[in-house]
Amino acid sequence: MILVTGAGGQIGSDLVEALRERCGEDDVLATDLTSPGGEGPGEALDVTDRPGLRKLVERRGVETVYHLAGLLSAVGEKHPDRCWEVNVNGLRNVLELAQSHGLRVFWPSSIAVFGPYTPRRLTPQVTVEDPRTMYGITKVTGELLCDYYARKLGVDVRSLRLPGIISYTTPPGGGTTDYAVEMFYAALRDEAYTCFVRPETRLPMMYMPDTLRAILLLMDADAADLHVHSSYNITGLSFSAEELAAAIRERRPSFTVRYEPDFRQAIADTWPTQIDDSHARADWGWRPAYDLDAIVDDMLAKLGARLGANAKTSPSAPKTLVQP
Ligand code: AKB
Repeated sequence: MILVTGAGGQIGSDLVEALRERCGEDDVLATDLTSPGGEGPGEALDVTDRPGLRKLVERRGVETVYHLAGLLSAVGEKHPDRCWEVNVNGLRNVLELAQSHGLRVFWPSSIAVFGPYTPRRLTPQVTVEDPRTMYGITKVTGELLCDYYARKLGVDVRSLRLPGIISYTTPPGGGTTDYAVEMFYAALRDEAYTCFVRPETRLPMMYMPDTLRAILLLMDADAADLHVHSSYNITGLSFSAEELAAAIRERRPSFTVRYEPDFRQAIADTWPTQIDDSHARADWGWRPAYDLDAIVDDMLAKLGARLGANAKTSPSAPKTLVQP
């Protein structure tokens, strides 16, 4: 049985579907603080409750955990205690069980491990990690835990430093990169968007299909090929807030954005603009497939269909899906 924690979240909801397509509906257990609805097995689970987690793992015969439960950067600044409790102690609980019960684990780290003294362009795999957010601190701590449990205790735990994720199934909740998703909702609802970072703010991003493919590629990789046990740098592409707005405006000409930076600007300013993911490419063959035009075309079509909006856009020609 595969256990997904945080299954109701942005990545969890899509990952559960992808795993069920691969392994069968009954073999993927979706959990969150309240049981995620929908098809397939689901249960309520609080990852900070170690005995509860152990009982569930034993009762369900769990072998692999995709541990996605966690608080994101902006909400973590508002609830630092909870952020530490869920992000660090929740992960430690999973790793302890992984050691005692021989589980395989995937856990997402983030570009938030980096900070103002990290090189911002082509950020290397091994570099300064000086986060200025509680979320970033929990991710650095989590990476150190993963490395320790892997090297010292032999746990098969694998991780990616994810950038901002763009997707249409479930919106992200409480991240600094959320504007990149919110813009699409506003454009499709014919609403003006107020963006909480400055137009020139450039951050690494990735489309959900690339994210799912990266997670599954990493989990499928031969352990002997993996040389990074903390967390792999990974990226799809980088663009500024205004470049995204312009790409949407090309297809939805009435779309307007006003820029009113708030506290999340200071967080974005400490993060890299572009990531060097050469270790992921060399070790397990990572290549992103989606560039900005491909993401915008697909998001407007798919999110438009979900929202029931008039998603008729004029896609830029030619379609620019980059081949992996
Ligand atoms: C956030 O903005 O908090 C996340 C992240 C980059 O980790 N999307």
